[in-house]
Amino acid sequence: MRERQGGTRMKYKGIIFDLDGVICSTDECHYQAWKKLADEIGAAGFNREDNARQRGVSRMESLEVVLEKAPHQYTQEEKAALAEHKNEMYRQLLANMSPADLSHEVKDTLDALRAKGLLLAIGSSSKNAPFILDRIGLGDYFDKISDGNNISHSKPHPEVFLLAAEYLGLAPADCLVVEDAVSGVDAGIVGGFDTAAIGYASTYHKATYHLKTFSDLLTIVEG
Ligand code: B16
Ligand code: MG
Repeated sequence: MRERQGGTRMKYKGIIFDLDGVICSTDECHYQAWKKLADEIGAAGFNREDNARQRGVSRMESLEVVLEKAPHQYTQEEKAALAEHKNEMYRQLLANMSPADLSHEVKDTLDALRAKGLLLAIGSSSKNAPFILDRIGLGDYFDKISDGNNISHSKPHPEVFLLAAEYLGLAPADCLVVEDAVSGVDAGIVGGFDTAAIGYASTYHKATYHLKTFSDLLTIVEG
């Protein structure tokens, strides 16, 4: 614990936020783009349950989830082309996003956490993270960004969070990871972080905290 502004004791020194499904609802855009690809290639059974397994994992691993239901086998080159095609459809959806897609609750909570003296980072598996942050008006907001562009292993490997903590100059034990994916909560645990689960993962029993709403973080961080 450390003393912070106004004498309030803070449980953490930094918070590492997942992006898709935590800061904004791009998880739904992922689903829509994968669903379109699935329909195009005849993977008709692809559904939201399958999509849940795509949360937090890399684009190529996500593609494999769709291909489980595809009637054909694909070569590595064809898989790369399918992933690229999905990404183009996904980015078309992202291009329609604006700062209006950042909720007041999320923005006000981030501002309040920062005002408490906490360092704020992104820990996302997405290679589109910088583009998304720009679209929603948070391009320069976070102290550090660790994303799909600087990692070799996606969640549940802890690399993305360990790098985020390192970039912040903090130990994992001093950071809280906020996640909407089971794979992300598992990554946080393996990395030695406390975890706050929200949205899809909010009932996942392994998480340290279960958020009903994003602003619950304000009470969690106070010791
Ligand atoms: P991209 P997060 C993850 O983002 C998504 O949850 C996951 O569904 C996606 O496959 C992954 O990013 C890669 O995304 O295709 O944009 O590089 O939840 O870790 O912020
Ligand atoms: Mg997520």
